[in-house]
Amino acid sequence: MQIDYRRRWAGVRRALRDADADAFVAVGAGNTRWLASAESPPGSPPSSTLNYVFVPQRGAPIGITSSLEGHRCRKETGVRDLRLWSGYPDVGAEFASAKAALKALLEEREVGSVLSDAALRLQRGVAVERSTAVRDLRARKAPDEQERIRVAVRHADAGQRFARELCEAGAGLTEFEVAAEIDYFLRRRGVQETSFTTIVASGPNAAFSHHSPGRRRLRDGDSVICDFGAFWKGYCSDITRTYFVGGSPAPKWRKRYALVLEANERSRAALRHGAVAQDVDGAGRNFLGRSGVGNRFVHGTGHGFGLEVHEWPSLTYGQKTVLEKGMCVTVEPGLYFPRQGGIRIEDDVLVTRAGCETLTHAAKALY
Ligand SMILES: [Mn+2]
Repeated sequence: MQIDYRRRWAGVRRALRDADADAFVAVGAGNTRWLASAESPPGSPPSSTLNYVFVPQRGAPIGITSSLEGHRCRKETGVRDLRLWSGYPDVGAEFASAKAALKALLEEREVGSVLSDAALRLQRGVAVERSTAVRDLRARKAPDEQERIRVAVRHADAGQRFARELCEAGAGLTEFEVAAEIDYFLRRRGVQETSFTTIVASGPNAAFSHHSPGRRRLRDGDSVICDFGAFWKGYCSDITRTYFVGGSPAPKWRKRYALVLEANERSRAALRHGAVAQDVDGAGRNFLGRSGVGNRFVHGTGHGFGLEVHEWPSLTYGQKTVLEKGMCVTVEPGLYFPRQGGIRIEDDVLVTRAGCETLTHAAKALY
């Protein structure tokens, strides 16, 4: 399925009409990609090939990028009109900076008011209002996006099956080695890149939710948190599983694992169109609280994902956002025990009218 940019631009124009503004100027990398270059690999350099995407009330959107990126942009963007700039006079670009190109464009189009996702300072006579319109539009994934997310999830699922075998039989391997094997496995399947630096946290290191893999060697009985994802045609996945070296955890770890799994299930059961984010968080959190381990669940339940690994909305304590069908979010409760280890079980989920569809299929049943 082709990316339907026209549908996206139409959404932005509705927001412009509602606010009675002349144009939207997108600056954030996820937003410029959503408007113009969704399938570009998101990695560096730079995180977006476009400095600005200008969407006028009437007429076609325009992209502004460095002359270095012109080639990539022509190949990868859904925007026809590109304005190039270069800081090197000898290159002979029309503009000396991205900002200069933007200001010239606003003048050319006689723009008096813009909505933007950033605190832009523009020339006199151009009013700028901050807007979350693109962020909000991005949160609900259209079919062209869901299709790409499903493939990204499938790759990460396969990566988790691989990681499980590796960790269970992996006594003696370092976290670095496990992470490198996972990355290599994913890259060989043709994914553009991993969604973020792969997390492999073993033994006491698993007590920290975002440990960076190091030289520690896996030992029998360790819990090992493996948290990673894959980009596919611009869209990402984000999955966590927890394995036990040797494959048969001690009874206390089985018990803890069962609690996290149930918290995960309870939060997913609370997800549906119209649910409030804090209630989805609470469904798992309150269960862990009643089980006497609420103080070990030290982060939010989940977050949106799509073009970026962390997007709107967030499923955390006190968050009042109303969830809508089409949103893709993670559900990832965890328990962390200082000096001992930790457990996190993260699924990728699509919100539907009646409930939700769990996209991740990598095994997570009890040992
Ligand atoms: Mn996550």
